[in-house]
Amino acid sequence: MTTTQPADLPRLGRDSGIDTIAETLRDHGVVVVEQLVDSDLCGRVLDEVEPHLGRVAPGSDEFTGTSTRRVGALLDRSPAARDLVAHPLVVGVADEVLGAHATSVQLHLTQVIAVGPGSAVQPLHRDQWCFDFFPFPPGWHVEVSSIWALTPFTADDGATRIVPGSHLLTDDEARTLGGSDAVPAEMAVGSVVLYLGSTVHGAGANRSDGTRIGCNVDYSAGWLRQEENQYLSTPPSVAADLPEPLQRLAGYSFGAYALGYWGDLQDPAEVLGSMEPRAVTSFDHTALPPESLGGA
Ligand SMILES: O=C(O)CCC(=O)C(=O)O
Ligand SMILES: [Fe+2]
Repeated sequence: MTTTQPADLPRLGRDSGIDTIAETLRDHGVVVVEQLVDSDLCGRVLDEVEPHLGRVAPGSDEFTGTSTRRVGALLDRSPAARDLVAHPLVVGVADEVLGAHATSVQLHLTQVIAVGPGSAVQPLHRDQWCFDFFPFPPGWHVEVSSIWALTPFTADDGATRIVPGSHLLTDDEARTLGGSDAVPAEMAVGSVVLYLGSTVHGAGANRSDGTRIGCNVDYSAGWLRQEENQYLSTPPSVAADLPEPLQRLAGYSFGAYALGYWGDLQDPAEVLGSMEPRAVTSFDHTALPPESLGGA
């Protein structure tokens, strides 16, 4: 734990280019992009997710939060959330940062996180510890996380707490960080905080009367396993309705030269393209060119 005040989080306007945002993210491990989408879009995501939030139980431990509710499978459940998942600026930043060590970038998870009143602080962590704690060398970026503010994020209502610069630490050093090292990512509705898989963070405690709701969308190097199983969350019958770039982002694509091929070495996006939207029970894979391997 440090004794000095942690640095404020870097903040950029929505007109900042991909290069500037990516550079800030690589330098500080975190960046807030102010009011990147309008509040109408956030409201539509909230409306679409609300029935699911109403039926899920809170988390079962201090990590998932015993007053926190989580709803995933957003590409299927919330058409509006597709505009967040596929936001060109965020996807562009993820491509630029992760592209150094990956030929493709994929969707890692989608999750609305509703931190209810009385929620305790979430333990600080690195999202990339999900990869069985593999010790990626500092600077080897494999995950870019984002949390969109669907409701205002304040220090009192559970805004995500982030340790700027913590992406440069080893895992052992990262484990020594404490609450006083972390800065709340206070945000207006429609703002988004981006941070690296190596950046130490956690949801704040909610000492307010309201529920803090964020939309967490993470991206990872195409050669890693996705945290949220996208082939169940966005099965072919649903994915067939999506624009091809979003299908590919969801995981219906090569993760590298041959990772993720289907059948006789076909490109999964071409397989999906041969399906009838929403009516898919079977498809004619013989129509696909066998030489489609290599489209990564
Ligand atoms: O909801 C938040 O603010 C952060 C959640 C988080 O970091 C996680 O669940 O991995
Ligand atoms: Fe996290």
